[in-house]
Amino acid sequence: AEPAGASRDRIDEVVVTPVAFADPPLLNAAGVHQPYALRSIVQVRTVSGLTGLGETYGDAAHLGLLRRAAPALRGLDLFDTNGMAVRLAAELRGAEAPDAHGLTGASSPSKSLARVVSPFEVAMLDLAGQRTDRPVHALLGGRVRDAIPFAAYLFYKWDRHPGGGPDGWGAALDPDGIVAQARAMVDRYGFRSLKLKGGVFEPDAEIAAVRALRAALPELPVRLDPNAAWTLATSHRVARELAGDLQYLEDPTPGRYGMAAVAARAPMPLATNMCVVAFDHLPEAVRLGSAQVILADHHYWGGLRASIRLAAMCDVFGIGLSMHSNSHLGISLAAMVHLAAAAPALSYPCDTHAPWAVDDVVANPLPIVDGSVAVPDAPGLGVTLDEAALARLHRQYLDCGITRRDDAGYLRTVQPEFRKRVAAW
Ligand code: GKR
Ligand code: MG
Repeated sequence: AEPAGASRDRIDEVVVTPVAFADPPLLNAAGVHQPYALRSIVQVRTVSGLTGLGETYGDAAHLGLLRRAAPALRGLDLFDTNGMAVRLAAELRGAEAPDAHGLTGASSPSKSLARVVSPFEVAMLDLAGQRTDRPVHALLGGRVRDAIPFAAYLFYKWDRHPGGGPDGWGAALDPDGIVAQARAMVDRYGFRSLKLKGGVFEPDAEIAAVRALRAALPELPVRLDPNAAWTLATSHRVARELAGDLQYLEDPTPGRYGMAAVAARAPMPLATNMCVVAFDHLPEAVRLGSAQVILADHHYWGGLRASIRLAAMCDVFGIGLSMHSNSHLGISLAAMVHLAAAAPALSYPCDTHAPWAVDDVVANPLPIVDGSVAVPDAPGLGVTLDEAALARLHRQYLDCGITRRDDAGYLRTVQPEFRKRVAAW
């Protein structure tokens, strides 16, 4: 029998809107960020007129799956996130949406399904929170912390896109540039820890950048993430040389076996968002000791509740938990904050690309103050859609001509010989 009042809780309409927002030329092992980053904004509406929000990747293949999945939610009770996952599994059976940037490992149907489920789950939890007058973190078991610390996410970068104007951050192509960027981020946002995206220059240059950060801002812990650009021998050497200077070393080399070999001798913990990105990777990673820190990311772990399950498993196996980020807007930031608020063991400040995005689709983005975001207690996610901004960024998506993230292809427009750096040094 249907619970009393359930009909007004029925999902009536689901809208998926791709958007593009300006993104600086941030360099990584896969290439360089294109002038616009893509996201998909999900709106789930109920019969009674509530709207829940979700945000996820905007690449064409993923967008195609979201659009295919959306009608399957119609008629579902807004609280029934399990029912949603079952419906989407049936709808998308065997479908796969590989990404072109190659920073998150090989694709598979189950990974693709987890990525599609996630924004709909977030939107349904936003609805459930509005409906019950509770913040999303309360629906995840309640907040265990009041503020979520984030790290300043530093990137080597050009001062402008080819043919474009300066973006205001300046170039960062050597240790001095990275230190200047760190100081600017710390001044603006009060961050108390630093993450450097590596895999761009040969390892000694990146070791020098880490040392320069340590010398300039000695009270701030630093982590380094070359996205698997190094061989085993290079990873061993860098880990040895940076003993005492890194809070953790993220994905020095590809694969769970390679990471385990590095971990066996590294003086610092290894973290990953590349070799453990799905639940079925965990048994082998635990057996081998591939990573001492796993980066949660609700966008690909299958949503907020799945990420809480991940946190529990990390806790069982004595693995630390941090949080991964891609270029994102304010709906994702809010979801990350609610997750971090309710994840009992969160061992490190989270990553966020928020400072790199000048635009947003929410009217009231959660601010980063003193390096942290205060956990909101408003119903649902606590952010509201700015309809005009959504329309503008959707128009930008249609006009910019970019339909998938392709960092390598974009770098090749200026360096035709460029190849993604996988175990390249
Ligand atoms: O934005 O270029 C970038 C980053 O590399 C981003 O893709 C992630 O943060 O996957 C990256 C990571 O390894 O942390
Ligand atoms: Mg990483």
